[in-house]
Amino acid sequence: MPNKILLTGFDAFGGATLNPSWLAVKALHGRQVLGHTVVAAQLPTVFDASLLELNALLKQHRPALVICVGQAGGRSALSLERVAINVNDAPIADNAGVQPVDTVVKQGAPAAYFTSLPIKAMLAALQAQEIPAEVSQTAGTFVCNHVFYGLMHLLATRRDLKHTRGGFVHVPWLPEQGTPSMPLDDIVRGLRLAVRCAMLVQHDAVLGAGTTS
Ligand code: PCA
Repeated sequence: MPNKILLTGFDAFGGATLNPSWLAVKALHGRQVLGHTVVAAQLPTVFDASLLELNALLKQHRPALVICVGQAGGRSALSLERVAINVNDAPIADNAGVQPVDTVVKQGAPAAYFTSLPIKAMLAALQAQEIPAEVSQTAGTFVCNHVFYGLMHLLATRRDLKHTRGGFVHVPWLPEQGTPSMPLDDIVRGLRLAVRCAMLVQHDAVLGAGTTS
């Protein structure tokens, strides 16, 4: 039985000196959540290399749950991403100086994948603890979406990861980076709650269930 939870964060990019996604997942490294050990790892903010690293981490740890985390400047809440798209369209160069425009993440693969995290249950769990949170309909078209799409493609196609669930969460800037922001302690607390909820709830209710027509 896989007994690990993999959390990834990114290194600083775009001229910044820190990335709250890495600081937050690092703070959770080694913690126990419902009998599972959290492993935190840093991905480079680089197209392709980030996915090679993620692939190696998945092979090494075979986690039950994977949540990749990235920074989204300008957002004020923890953003539970719903959908990853098969597009790279970088508004700036990555940390290797590469800026793909209108290329695919995976040739011949589906246009999009939905998260396999229970994002509505996670949203309710976060809001119950007064952590600002939202469901987001776009993870952008830069390295975060690239990693999210690559993750969901691996989970959908690799037999050894058939039982692994995963998705992506964007976090706001820290107060020292600008406005809007969220204190690191709140981001860490929110991610821990989100992980716990994702371990407890396998799937959100099916769309439309419970309605009468
Ligand atoms: N945020 C970027 C890439 C790395 C990160 O932390 C993004 O949203 O694509």
